[in-house]
Amino acid sequence: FKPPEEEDKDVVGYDNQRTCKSPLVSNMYTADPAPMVYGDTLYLFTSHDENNIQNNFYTMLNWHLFSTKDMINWTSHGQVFSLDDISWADDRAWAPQAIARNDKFYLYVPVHKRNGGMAIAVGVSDKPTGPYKDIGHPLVDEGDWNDIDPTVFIDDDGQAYLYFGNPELRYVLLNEDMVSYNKSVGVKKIPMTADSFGRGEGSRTTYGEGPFFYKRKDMYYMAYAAFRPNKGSEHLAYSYSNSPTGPWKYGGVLMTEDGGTYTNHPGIARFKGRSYLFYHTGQLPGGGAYHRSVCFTEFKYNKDGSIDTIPMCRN
Ligand code: FUB
Repeated sequence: FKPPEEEDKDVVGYDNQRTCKSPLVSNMYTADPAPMVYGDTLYLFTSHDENNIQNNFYTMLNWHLFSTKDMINWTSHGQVFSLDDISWADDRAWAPQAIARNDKFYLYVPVHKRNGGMAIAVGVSDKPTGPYKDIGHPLVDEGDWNDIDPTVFIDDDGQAYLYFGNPELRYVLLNEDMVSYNKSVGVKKIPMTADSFGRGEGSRTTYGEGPFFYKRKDMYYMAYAAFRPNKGSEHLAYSYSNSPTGPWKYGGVLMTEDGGTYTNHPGIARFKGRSYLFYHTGQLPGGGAYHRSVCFTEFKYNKDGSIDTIPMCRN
């Protein structure tokens, strides 16, 4: 296990080209951006909103990959995993996330099972660019709506965590093989309070879905899509902790708007001295709830590790 290198010093100065892009992909609809930095490359996994919407709902069949070495020039690697590769799944190729371990790559995805309900699948590959091979059965299958939106992280001691869930936030401790989890610990539920995830009477925001779990210095961060009372659409918020399993403390709003898509979905990466927030909007022509587009924008941490609200990219 090799922990990723953390570059502590921010690159100084403004670079318009590297600072933000909206939308990043203009020839197809992409959503749920999940960055993975490996070596000198940032890989961005996305879900894919089909052009032809069926049943006025998310119509999503596969996952795509894009990569860059400089945040300016991007390569499309096309479709790297699909419902066709998962014999037991038939629909809802939703928000992905990938990680490297021992020279293998693991792509975690929520899917709808042929026999009903959602579950989390995992594909394995020798290369970040795939092809990814399904392990043949669900990794997490609790039999309810919470089995969506996986976020994966390996801590410095080698323990891997898979958080997921809507409307609850749950986690499992992944075994070293990354394709099974510690069944004696089981599936743990994170308590939602006004203080931790804004849940509770009179709170400004509530955890909704789309968690993105990572560590910076000694602080663990959970970015996520959140709901505000009296407002239907999602905004982005974050909570933080000094332990990977909490207790969590509410940090604040990361992005106030939903970009005309109802959902939003955070992905955070540190790359070549800059910190980036990836998210999605309905920016492309024909854009909307089921026709989304991934975007990114640079942000900086405050000295105490907190993050101010990040404006949406207008480039
Ligand atoms: O893309 C389908 C679903 O919409 C994702 O799983 C959620 O995070 C939301 O973005």
